[in-house]
Amino acid sequence: MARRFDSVAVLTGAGISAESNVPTFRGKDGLWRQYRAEELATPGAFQRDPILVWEWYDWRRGLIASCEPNAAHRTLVDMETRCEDFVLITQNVDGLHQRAGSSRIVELHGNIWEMRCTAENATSENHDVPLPQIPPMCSCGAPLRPHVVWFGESLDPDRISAAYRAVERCQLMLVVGTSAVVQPAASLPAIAKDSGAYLIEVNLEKTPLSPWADEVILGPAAEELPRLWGRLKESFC
Ligand code: BV8
Repeated sequence: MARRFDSVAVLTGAGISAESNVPTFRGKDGLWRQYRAEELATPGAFQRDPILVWEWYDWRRGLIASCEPNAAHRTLVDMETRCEDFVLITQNVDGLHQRAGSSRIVELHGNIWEMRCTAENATSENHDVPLPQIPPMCSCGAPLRPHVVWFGESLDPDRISAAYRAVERCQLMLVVGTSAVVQPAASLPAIAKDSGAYLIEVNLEKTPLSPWADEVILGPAAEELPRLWGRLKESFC
């Protein structure tokens, strides 16, 4: 492929963190106690049982705190340094892209290390593992919630429009480690494709996106992304 890529967009999902031992959502390890993520990551679940929802987040925060970014995360940092128009759009809330050194990131679904006051909406960063108090409380007396986007909640308009702008102008889009079922993130690759981008998917298995991809690379991201980068490097801006 002799194309040149001056503008690159990447969409990542839980699969890019799998080799860092962060559990994915829909894989075999997608369960916590007997609950699925879709049952807990909702405003209704938090309304009904804020302690249960916070116990789930406390467990995930504890897991993620002991995880390190892997070679796939680090490859995206290399790519970003080699291309001035590079946007990393992630559905992940684990913060591993930042820890790897990525900076041009759009966190579509928020970040597990950020909290928001349910009364004042003020956001804060908190890395306590484990949480000293569940639910954590704001100084105003109201409970804090994870500053993430739950199912049925709208995404931050600035973030989703930044993602749309990136995929509309990119010449290359990589989609790494996502089951491509959660909207509106799952529609981003189709927009890139419609705008003429070359679309490469990296996943352990095929997804609903695979038929639209110009290349489907089946294998673990921590192995396949560095290999892909070795092949793409000279085509980059
Ligand atoms: C919205 C943050 C407008 C929380 C997440 C009915 C009612 C209400 C809404 C809906 C509805 N029907 C549909 C919707 C829309 C809904 C949706 O898409 N539902 C799906 C389930 C059908 N979307 C929303 O609600 C969004 N908001 O639409 O607002 C609106 C408003 C009101 C009413 C209607 C619409 C908000 C979606 C955001 C939800 N929040 N996370 C938290 O994390 O705690 S989503 C959650 O799923 C994570 O962010 C995760 O990233 C994301 C997507 O999952 P994946 O990342 O793809 O992970 P998954 O486990 O699924 O797949 C892993 C993949 O990796 C697999 O393909 C696997 O093969 C691969 N893999 C594994 N290991 C490796 C690997 N690949 C490579 N290497 C490996 N080693």
